[in-house]
Amino acid sequence: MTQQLQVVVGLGKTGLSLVRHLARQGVPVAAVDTREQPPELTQIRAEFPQVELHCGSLDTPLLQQAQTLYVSPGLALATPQIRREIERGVHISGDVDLFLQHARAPVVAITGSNAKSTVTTLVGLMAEKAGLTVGVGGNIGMPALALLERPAELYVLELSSFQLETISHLQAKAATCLNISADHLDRYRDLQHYTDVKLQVYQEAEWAIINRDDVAAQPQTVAGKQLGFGLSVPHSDNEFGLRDGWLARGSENLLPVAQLKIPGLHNQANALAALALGTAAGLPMAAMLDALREFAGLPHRCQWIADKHGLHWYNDSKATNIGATLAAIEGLADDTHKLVLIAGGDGKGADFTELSAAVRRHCRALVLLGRDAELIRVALADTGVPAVMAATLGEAVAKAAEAGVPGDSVLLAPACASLDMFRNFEERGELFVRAVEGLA
Ligand code: UMA
Ligand code: ADP
Repeated sequence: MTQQLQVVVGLGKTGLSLVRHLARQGVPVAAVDTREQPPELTQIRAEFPQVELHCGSLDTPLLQQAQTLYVSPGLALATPQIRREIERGVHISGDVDLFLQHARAPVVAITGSNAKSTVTTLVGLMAEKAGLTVGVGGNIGMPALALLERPAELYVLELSSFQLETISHLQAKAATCLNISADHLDRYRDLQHYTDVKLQVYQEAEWAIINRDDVAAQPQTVAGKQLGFGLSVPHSDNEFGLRDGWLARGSENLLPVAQLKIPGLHNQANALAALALGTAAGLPMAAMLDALREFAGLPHRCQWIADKHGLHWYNDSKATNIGATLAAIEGLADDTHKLVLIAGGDGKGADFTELSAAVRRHCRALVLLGRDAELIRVALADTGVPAVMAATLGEAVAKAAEAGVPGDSVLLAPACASLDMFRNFEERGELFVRAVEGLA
């Protein structure tokens, strides 16, 4: 039976969900991880003592015995031991691929460089408001296979590019690539390669939901039905957009943007994307609008924290790439008030001059911290916007309070990963909130 062995690669959240699913089906399963102590090792040992495990490297005969390798998203398919098996002809799959083989309800599939979690949560909330039993998961945190443990009438999946790489037949009811900006270039040859993988979300979709403001995020061809979203006036019933301060579909105004709790123009785009996805999934408009009125946003995404020192304070710690920071600056800025931007951290090799135009136009001052603070200062020196350095987030908050003029907003949107100074973006955001609360 060794040729029937299914091998799970990676013992994180995804690996655990895969072992559970396969072992419960009675399939012979083994699991491997490059790490000596992968996060779910103890759990898997306790639940499935019969499952053979190999940790510390991928150099194990188990790989050659595999009929299918189920590869976790954190591991690149280009990893030499996996590539070797691919060349040998082994079948490659992933958790979402397996989920799709068993899911008995329509799937809304959401990818993009930014806004995935926000839009995924919103569509899930819309479905709940419509009275549906909905499973929300994927890259947002709950592995797709875990959703099969409860009945569902609709699934809403956030998909990363890594997850898309191992999906063979997505066939979503409604699919979208929300936007494209550079990210994860350590895993892809270039931006085009990353984009091509993202656009696989549209494969065999019944409805393609297309961002008309972002050419890079648009598929070359669309076989199924389509709906568009964007910030311009919508010209047909197939388009969602903005008209005179309203979210609108075609000629019909749906909701004044003033009734949205989520701030910024980028969140208006997110609301429109969610409306288009929900419409394609058959959700009633009244329920979707209820959800939009209620949704206050996820923590650490352009989240309003307080008004202090005459300044409005926003936590956008999740802005870990330039695209997200640009959206936050452009989304929050208006022509009468300026922003003090707190940025910096691990820039992952990004080109910070891409922030220049937005910083020049909307920022009063920059407060920079973390490993790439100096890199950002140099990249943005031409803007003429003064930059001050801070050693800690507390110091950054104090310096931002000094730099701002009443009516301004202070925005933590680092354009960088947090790992040089913090455990994760959540910790960075929480410390920021505490420092703001601590201001006199
Ligand atoms: N790893 C090893 N050796 C291995 C396997 C993994 O070193 O043998 C490392 C990976 O390089 C990575 C880490 O372990 O740094 C986690 O990888 P994983 O595949 O085990 O991750 P999971 O715990 O299964 O979590 C994954 C997603 N993580 C990644 O894609 C890195 C989670 O998204 C997702 O919520 C979860 O599945 C459930 O679907 C997180 C994420 O950071 C939030 N995603 C990236 C992003 O949003 O930018 C793509
Ligand atoms: P993801 O799951 O794709 O990382 P999130 O909803 O968690 O998406 O948001 C990530 C970051 O992107 C946050 O900083 C958020 O403010 C920013 N963001 C939200 N909407 C958009 C958008 N439409 N375009 C660009 N950035 C956005």
